[in-house]
Amino acid sequence: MSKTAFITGVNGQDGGHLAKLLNDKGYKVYGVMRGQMEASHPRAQKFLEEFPYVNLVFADLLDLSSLTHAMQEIQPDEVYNLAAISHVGYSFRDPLLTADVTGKGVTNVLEAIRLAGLADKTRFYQASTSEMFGGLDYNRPETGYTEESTFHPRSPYGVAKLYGHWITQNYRESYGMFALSGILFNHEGDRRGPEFVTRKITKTVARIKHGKQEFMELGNMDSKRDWGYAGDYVEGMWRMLQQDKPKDYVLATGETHSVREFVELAFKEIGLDISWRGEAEDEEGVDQNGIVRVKVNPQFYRPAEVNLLLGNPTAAEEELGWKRNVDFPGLVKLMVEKDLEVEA
Ligand code: F7E
Repeated sequence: MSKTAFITGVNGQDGGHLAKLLNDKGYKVYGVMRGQMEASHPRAQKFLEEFPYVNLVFADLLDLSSLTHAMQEIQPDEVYNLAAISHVGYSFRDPLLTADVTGKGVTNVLEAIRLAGLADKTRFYQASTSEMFGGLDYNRPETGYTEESTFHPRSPYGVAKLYGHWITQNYRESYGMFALSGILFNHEGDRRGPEFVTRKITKTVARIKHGKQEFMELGNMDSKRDWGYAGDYVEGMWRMLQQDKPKDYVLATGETHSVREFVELAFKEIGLDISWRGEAEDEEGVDQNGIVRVKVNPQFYRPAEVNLLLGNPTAAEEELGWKRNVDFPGLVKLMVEKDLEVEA
């Protein structure tokens, strides 16, 4: 008998990668789409064109009864809670909705599993995040954050995710549920939304190559992230749920790079060498022909910033046998190549 998986946030970046992986492994895949939609809705139609094997469930993370009904009907073996308001900058503008969806929504899914009488059967994965660490000087280990590092979230998103992280642990300890969190560092790719910095850069680089745009505007160029490829990370999520005992794991690359480095590599893909002049808000990136390609716009600064994130994936590598296949230059390359096609 094939296993059944239930994915919230199936139409997000990770949801797509995970649905494909689980389908390839022979799972019956159910995916939640939010709101009062039905299969004929254009967004659902577009999704089903790419993922015809996903059985869409129309429910809402804020609506416990819709989730409970879905659990009762589907009786999933595995639940992956990937749905969230996931943009850190946006969470400052809408902190309460972020708390409801990204935080309280986790309890709704856990409660739905319990109310459906599935606490002993269903395995639960929570999408925790490196944003819970905060990247502050005092809590940043030289060799990267691990599962044991202290948390200090720096955004309404990070705070809400930390609630989700702890409530997952609480349900594991209180009810003996197989519930765990993957603490994932940034993971990107050609399914990433253009509101995130990597995709914004690769999309704009492609538009510049095709003569549709002359320069890009970015926020904090000094910010450093541990950027991996999302396709590699969903394999890690699945592996976590196949263990004998529920335990949280960090997934990361163990390398950190600045936004500036990402910009330089992306422009190299289209034959432009960027050099930098000026500082802070006056910094500019100029190509070898003297044309300004990057400007700083403080509009993209955040009220509090996570300056440096570096993860240590040793436990996942040793205990789950997980390893990433795509390195940093490979990630930039695959994203620029895809956007060159999309923008052509
Ligand atoms: O920002 C800086 C920005 O929005 C990365 C989410 O998936 O990963 C993601 O969160 C850095 C930040 O991702 C722009 O200030 C500069 O320092 O791509 P991002 P994020 O905030 O790291 C974690 C692991 C998650 O869990 C989140 O859900 O880049 N930055 N200039 C900019 N960022 C954006 N978005 N746009 C800019 O123009």
